[in-house]
Amino acid sequence: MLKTNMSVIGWVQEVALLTKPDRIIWCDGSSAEMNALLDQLVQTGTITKLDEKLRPNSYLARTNPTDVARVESRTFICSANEADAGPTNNWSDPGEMKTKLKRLFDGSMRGRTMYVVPFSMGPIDSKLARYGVEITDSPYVVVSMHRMTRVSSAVLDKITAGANWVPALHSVGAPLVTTSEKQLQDTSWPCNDEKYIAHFPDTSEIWSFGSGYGGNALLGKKCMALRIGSVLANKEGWLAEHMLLIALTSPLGKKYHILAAFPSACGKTNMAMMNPTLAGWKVETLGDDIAWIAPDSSGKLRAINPEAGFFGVAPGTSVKTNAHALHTIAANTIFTNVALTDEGDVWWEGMTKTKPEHLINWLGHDWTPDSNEDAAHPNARFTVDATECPVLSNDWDHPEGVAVDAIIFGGRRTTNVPLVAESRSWAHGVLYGAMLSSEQTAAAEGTVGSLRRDPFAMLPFCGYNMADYWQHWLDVGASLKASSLPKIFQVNWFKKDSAGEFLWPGFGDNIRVLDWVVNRLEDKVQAADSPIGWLPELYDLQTKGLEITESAMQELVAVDPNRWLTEVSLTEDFFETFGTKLPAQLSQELAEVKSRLEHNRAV
Ligand code: GTP
Ligand code: SPV
Ligand code: MN
Repeated sequence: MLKTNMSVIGWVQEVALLTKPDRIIWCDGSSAEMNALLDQLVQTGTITKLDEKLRPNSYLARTNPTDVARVESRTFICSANEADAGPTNNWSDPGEMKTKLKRLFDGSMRGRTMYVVPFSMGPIDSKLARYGVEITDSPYVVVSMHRMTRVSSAVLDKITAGANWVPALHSVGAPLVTTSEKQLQDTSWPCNDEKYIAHFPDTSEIWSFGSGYGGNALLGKKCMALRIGSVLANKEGWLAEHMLLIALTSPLGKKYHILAAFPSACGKTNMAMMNPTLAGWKVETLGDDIAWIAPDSSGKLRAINPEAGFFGVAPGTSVKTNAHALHTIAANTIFTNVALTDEGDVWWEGMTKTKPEHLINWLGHDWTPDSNEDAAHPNARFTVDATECPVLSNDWDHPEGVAVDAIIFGGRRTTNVPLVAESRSWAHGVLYGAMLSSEQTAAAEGTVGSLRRDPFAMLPFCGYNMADYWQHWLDVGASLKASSLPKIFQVNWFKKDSAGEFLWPGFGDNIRVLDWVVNRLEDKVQAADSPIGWLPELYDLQTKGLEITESAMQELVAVDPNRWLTEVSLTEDFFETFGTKLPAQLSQELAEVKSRLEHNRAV
């Protein structure tokens, strides 16, 4: 990593020579800067101002229809050693990738302004914080970085004082003037058909080309906080995870901090802002997407949310499912790819029971309920400061983070995976993470609904060999006292009945599962032994007030040994792809599950 402010200046000059922008602006994170950029984006047609009364200080952006989600097939881990990227990542030789990218970046900012955005992931004075500087030619990216990270000139002071930093280079790849000096017409959402999201873990660098959307372009998020972050975490003894973070207070006033890893669009934002349906419980938000976790001096794991805002999925968000999210985005929000109402407000599928009679949809087309196009894109999102959240925890930006009591893994699984189970040990919990699989959502390209393995919900985000990452998790557990380790659980809100209906009501009713989790933390209830871990006794799950049948509840906690043996066998095949890197302890954990299942089937 580079050191001192001079190194930032040198890098900016080097990038400017290559990308040839018309001008360079150093961003300071001020609200004056934010407001000027928003005005400019309105003038260029990238964003539209929403009605000031209905949605104060809020905007709608419509992207190019080809630039709507993360592009995993164009995401590369460019480690010197191919084995360090591992079988779950696209690998490219760092030298070859840079040669290729230099050709693409050459002149890519012609006619545009280059913004230099110093940002901190984590509270700027926290020991857990890490600094970055993003160079981008997209003002939409700059305003989004303002919301999602701590953009501040103070970061440059930290760098000058010797702090390490991550150079993160981004261009939408749409120069305004060709090399032959022929004027090209600008569009409201410039981007390039050719996209590269490249990471250089050996030098902690990020180069992103061609996309202006989300995790492809807001480089503090997935690129730095997860892919580069996970590599740093492995080296430095901490964990960089795709997890929400909440404070949960029980009716008796005891407070717990819970981390949960669910794949993209599988419920993190919803759980992070849960409105519990059981009386006396309180959920407070600390983070909805990323957590950095490190042991403190007493050997307890503590977590921070390195982000400063939420980039949340809009479709499905309603007063019924996530009232706190709706409150969060009542003002001061940038919406992307949602529909525009005739009154100048926003709408998306699932927001209200009755659909508006007329909208302009995310493609800019007239839309009515009979239309065969979506109103909002399924991966439409809102970008908003964390401080807008009505249930934000006071500790959300505590520089030391919060002590972690439980870790939960969950995916979108129509069958097999029970509502909740508790692991037997840290290592068995690591197996829960490693076995995580989920039906694909619209958050990335690919076929929605097809089952894919998504270990630790980190498949698209782990910047090094996934098997080494599992070993790192095992090592972190082994290095700490077992009694101080969080307990590890798995959940599944998405099991369906034979008619294809969700068996579990989900959302605020997920508190009923957290109630059981807390009872287990407090040793208040016994659990049933099963081959895949500890399961709740049905009488220990509070279902009062739910319209749910006894047989549905039984189905929710059922573990079918035959189906699970198939699950194990698929996992064995998956684990084999890691060859000798697969941690022996993990195969051992899997073998134990298998033998318990075989025994269970026999009796
Ligand atoms: P990323 O931001 O992509 O990492 O996603 P996320 O994990 O934060 O997902 P989010 O909370 O935005 O949930 C996405 C989708 O899952 C929405 O359509 C929700 O309505 C749905 N969802 C969330 N929680 C539940 C639940 O408990 N039950 C059911 N059935 N659906 C849920
Ligand atoms: C995800 O896909 O997991 C997200 C959205 O949180 S993005 O930032 O676009 O990756
Ligand atoms: Mn995410």
